[in-house]
Amino acid sequence: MTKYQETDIKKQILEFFYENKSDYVSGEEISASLKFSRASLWKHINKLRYDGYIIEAVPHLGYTLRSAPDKMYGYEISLGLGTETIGKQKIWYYDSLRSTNSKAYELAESGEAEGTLVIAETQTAGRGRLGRKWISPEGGGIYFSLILRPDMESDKIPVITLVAAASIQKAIKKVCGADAGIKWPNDILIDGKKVCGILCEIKAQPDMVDFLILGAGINVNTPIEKLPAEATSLKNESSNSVSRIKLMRQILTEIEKDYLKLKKEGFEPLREECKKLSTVLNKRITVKEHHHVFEGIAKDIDEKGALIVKKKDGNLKRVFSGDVSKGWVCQVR
Ligand code: BT5
Repeated sequence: MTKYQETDIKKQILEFFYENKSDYVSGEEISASLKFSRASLWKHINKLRYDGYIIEAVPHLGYTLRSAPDKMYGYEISLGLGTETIGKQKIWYYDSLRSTNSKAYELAESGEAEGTLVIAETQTAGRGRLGRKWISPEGGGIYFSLILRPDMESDKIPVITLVAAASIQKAIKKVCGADAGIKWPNDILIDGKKVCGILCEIKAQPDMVDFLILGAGINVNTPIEKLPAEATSLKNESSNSVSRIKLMRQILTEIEKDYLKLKKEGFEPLREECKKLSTVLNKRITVKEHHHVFEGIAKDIDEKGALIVKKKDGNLKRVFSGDVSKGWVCQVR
């Protein structure tokens, strides 16, 4: 039996527990429905127990699920996930990886399909942009990378980061009620503190994209003492633990909706939303673009996703990539 057949069986067994209204599910019923022997069911129940599920067997009554572990198992995520493609291909789950983006890149090179998801409970070499580190403590964070194969010209790709930020912002709002904003181009902030960072990496020919890896790190229930000073977590902002599984499902749902819209209608219908969620528009900002630092007022996000900055001398400048910080004081990282 392959690993994927095995996880599919785990998913089907869990479905019985989650859909069942009474406390107990009869072993006979599950075995009959899934067409395997009682002995084989016992083996699979034990595999779920090994994954951390507390399942009790009571004579004459059947099995009862007492608790589920706080893990980002692919079969849990895909239960009840209503998307068509995103998260509906294989979900590669790891306790620990150097970087989910690196793993997803390897998988994409070996031909894995659009919508394939890589998740890790912790990363030992999580990456930000320009060689910076993404601190990825175990227990409470979400670290994921999604393989996309957009049939788009390379110059249209940068907007995907912005659109993904809007998708994740909406998922956060729906699942835990927090009002987050987007700091162009790839940060999600709550009250000025970073709760999520996005890293898109592509493999491209001069005018064609082979694939894109959309990676994001989200501080969900992560203890803030494990995070950099300028960071926060969703739990810290809302005083409640947030279900990482529910949030992940919502993120996949929002990404699929926005990604399909982007492919069908282009960036324009999503641009307004990105502008509305922006924390920098009409603010005084400092931009570090490669080795050049300048100040100005963020005026707009244009049709290519570039930030339009009115410089102190009155000239407008389009910024395609760079670091932006609020206020005149330069905070070069
Ligand atoms: C980012 O870069 O914000 C993109 C981060 C993407 C991380 C995900 S996790 C899954 C996938 N696999 C990877 O290897 N990466 C992606 P950037 O804009 O360069 O910001 C990096 C800066 O954010 C660091 O220099 C720190 O200042 C700050 N930082 C690091 N870890 C953080 C955290 N956990 N929470 C908030 N801020 C953090």
